[in-house]
Amino acid sequence: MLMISALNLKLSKIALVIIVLFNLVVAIVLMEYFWNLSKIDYSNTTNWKEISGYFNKEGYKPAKISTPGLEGSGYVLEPGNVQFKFINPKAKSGSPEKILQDNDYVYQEMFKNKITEPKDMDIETIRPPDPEKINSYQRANATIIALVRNSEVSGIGRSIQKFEKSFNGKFKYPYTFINDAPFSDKFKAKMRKFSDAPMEFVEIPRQLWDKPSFIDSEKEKSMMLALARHNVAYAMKPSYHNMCRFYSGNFYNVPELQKYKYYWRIEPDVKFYSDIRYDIFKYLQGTGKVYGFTVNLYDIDETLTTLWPETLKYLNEDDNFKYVNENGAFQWLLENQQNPKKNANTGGYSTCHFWSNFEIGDMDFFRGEAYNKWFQHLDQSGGFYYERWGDAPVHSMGLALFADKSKIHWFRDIGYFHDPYLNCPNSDSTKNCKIGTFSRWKHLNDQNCMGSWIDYSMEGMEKVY
Ligand SMILES: Nc1nc2c(ncn2[C@@H]2O[C@H](COP(=O)(O)OP(=O)(O)OP(=O)(O)O)[C@@H](O)[C@H]2O)c(=O)[nH]1
Ligand SMILES: [Mg+2]
Repeated sequence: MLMISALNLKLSKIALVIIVLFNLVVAIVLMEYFWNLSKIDYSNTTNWKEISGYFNKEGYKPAKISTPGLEGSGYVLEPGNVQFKFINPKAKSGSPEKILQDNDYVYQEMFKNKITEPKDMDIETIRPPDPEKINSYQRANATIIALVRNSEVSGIGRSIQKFEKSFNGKFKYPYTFINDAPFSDKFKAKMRKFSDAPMEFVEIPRQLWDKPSFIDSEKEKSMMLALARHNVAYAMKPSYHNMCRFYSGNFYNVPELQKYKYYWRIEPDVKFYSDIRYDIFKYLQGTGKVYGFTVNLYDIDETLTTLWPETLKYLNEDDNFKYVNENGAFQWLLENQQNPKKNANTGGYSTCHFWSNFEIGDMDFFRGEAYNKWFQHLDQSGGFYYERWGDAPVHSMGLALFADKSKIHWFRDIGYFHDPYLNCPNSDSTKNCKIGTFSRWKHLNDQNCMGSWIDYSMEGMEKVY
């Protein structure tokens, strides 16, 4: 009897071990399966190219390298013959890993030197007014823009508290809150608690927000399914596409914004780390700059495989070549060394862009014929819905093509964070961030385009900082 129960015990122990081992094997197999599912093989873009081939059929012809002019300057601007080429102005060479190291070095070197305020304007003339005299302060023609939903009341509240402390408490520029639905009384009341600057609460006219009727819903659906299969965030979210299109082209046409020239865009849950002691808008005005940014990074190439081809097609139509600014930021736009896969998947665009959740700009640049006509062309192509073109790459491409690059300003002195990226200046007034950190996740450092911006677009920088 005793022997039988001992045998039973031994058998049940063996069974237990077998069950544990079996479960372990099943768990490993399942993990492997899901891991492989979540991995995207970006090197095999055949399917993707087939899908986006819709746009490519009649459009883009790759630049002919032998064309005179391309070798030296990297561009040809002639009617029907607009071409750009990356000419590698700093003769960088090596694997993408080596280029990343080099570019990161350029970035880190920049942060070693203490950043003061810009030198290309007499900053003493644009200091904050005496708080007693704030009501009679002559402001620039500018507003703070926040596109938000009622549900984001807490997030935008946190941003405004930091923004007021860093900048606007000293200047009291008016806020314009915009929404595709009416703002609730609760939202308005909460905002008024965070600042006593003037506030307007605006509902966006439907025609500036809604998806245009010419978009083919069936095609949109299949394209978005393909994007979702590539794990592209928000691909299946119609409102996100509306938002990207709105910020790309229509925000500056909102009736309540017509009275303003300059804007500063803010978003929910962003942080400002520095004490800004000069009037940023008057700085733009005084220097004639059209745009300012803090973070500059690569985009997800799958979201915009046809943006550059569509743009080249446009520039080669009629006399559209004339809009291109000869001192544009072309080399930054075309850089193909740090993340060559991006460039290969987009017909030549690096995907480098200014991160537009922070932007300070001159709306008259966007309202101007060069940008606006190009935007209308992009809009008609349907890419805001058949792909997921973001407002950041659209603004950036427009600026790189149609603005003089010296009029685009990196606000190196403004500490800023929108998860997961930041600009953390080496300045006395910056607190709560680590100088020179690009992302709170180290593995995202390869997404930084700033090395390329510094090398290719910041000529004469010593006059600015
Ligand atoms: N009113 C309104 N605002 C929106 C809508 N979608 C986005 N926004 C706002 O548009 C801005 C950009 O949207 P986000 O969702 O932050 O987009 P994102 O910055 O690309 O994505 P995250 O990395 O998740 O922040 C934010 O200020 C949002 O509050 C919408 O459908 N309606
Ligand atoms: Mg955001």
